[in-house]
Amino acid sequence: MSLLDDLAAVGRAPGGGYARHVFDRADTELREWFREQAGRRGLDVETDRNGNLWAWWGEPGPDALVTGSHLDSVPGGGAFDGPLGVVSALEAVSRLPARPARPFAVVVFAEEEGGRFGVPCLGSRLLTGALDPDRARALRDPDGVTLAEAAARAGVDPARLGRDDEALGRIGTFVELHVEQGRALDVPVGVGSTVLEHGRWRFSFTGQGNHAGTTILADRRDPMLPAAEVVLAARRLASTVDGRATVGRLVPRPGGTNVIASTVDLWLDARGRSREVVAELTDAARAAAAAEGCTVTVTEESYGGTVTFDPALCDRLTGLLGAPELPTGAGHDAAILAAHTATAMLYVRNPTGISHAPEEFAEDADVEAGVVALTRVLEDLST
Ligand code: HGY
Ligand code: MN
Ligand code: MN
Ligand code: MN
Repeated sequence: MSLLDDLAAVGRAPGGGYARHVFDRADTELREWFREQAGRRGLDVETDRNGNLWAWWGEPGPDALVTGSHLDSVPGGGAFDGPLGVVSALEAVSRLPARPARPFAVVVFAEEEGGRFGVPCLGSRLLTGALDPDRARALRDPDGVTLAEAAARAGVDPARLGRDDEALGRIGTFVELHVEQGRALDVPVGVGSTVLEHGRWRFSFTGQGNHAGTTILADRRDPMLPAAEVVLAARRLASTVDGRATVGRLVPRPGGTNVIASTVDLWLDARGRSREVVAELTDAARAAAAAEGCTVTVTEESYGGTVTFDPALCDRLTGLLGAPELPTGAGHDAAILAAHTATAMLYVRNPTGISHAPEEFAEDADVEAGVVALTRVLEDLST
């Protein structure tokens, strides 16, 4: 799809994949690209108080039909996760025979991946009031920059971050198209049924920094050991509940090769009975920390329960498209909005079954099938 090709060079990460995070340089380029593409289609773009972009086709109004997704990525992410939903929405606007009879917008949610400030679906959580604005303003990126500072630099007033009843109240129906992120889809297009519950927890271990050569083992209080125990225990505990647990980010400080770390922070992504897993994991972390003369604190940084999309809307879409329903373990802005409005998702087949990595992929023919399906759905919902 040529629109996706437009974005191929934006935010390329050194090791392949993408690094596109809210209010960073790539994000600025992506926002400019979206404004330009929306303008070509006669859409008027506004940025809401939380940094989400809304491209209105005609006047904003109540009971709006809204479609879209996100443009940010995970670190080293693929080309399709997020952008496929945005470019498919823009393409569908070009193909619809007429402007929908009801208010209509294409939306781009900010920081869906939480790749910079650590809370996923940041823009949609702020929009819906699911994230406290004071906590949001104080979130820091790995360089210590707060969301408030980054937002202000991007022209988004941090004082206004928070639930946006006006924007939220306008949405009557939200449909998000997204690349499938597993191996569950063996036809070009599927309809989302559920999103697995999941959360993120920060485990912070504190020991005693020391010299790697002069400190005998008996004198050590090395936080890396209980951290390592948590990584292994997470996999073990998740397997007992058929869940998923991932430690993709672990930061020893100060981080010298010849230095016993003084602290180690790790972030757990757990899905599927995650709070049960975390409760047991916290016990294991405390025991492992005590055994090494360390301490540990565990903080829940985000959580969302299992979401079932609007059954009537799903039935309407599966009937219209003759497409299968499928559950997913991936989180989406649609799952945040589902608590507030009729929401559905369309998935486009990903033959690699890999996502959040450069190998994420969708064949041109399936991308086209996704656009055709989204256009049909939007036309069907346009009155
Ligand atoms: O993490 C997720 O599940 C989503 O891709 N943001
Ligand atoms: Mn993702
Ligand atoms: Mn996504
Ligand atoms: Mn030295």
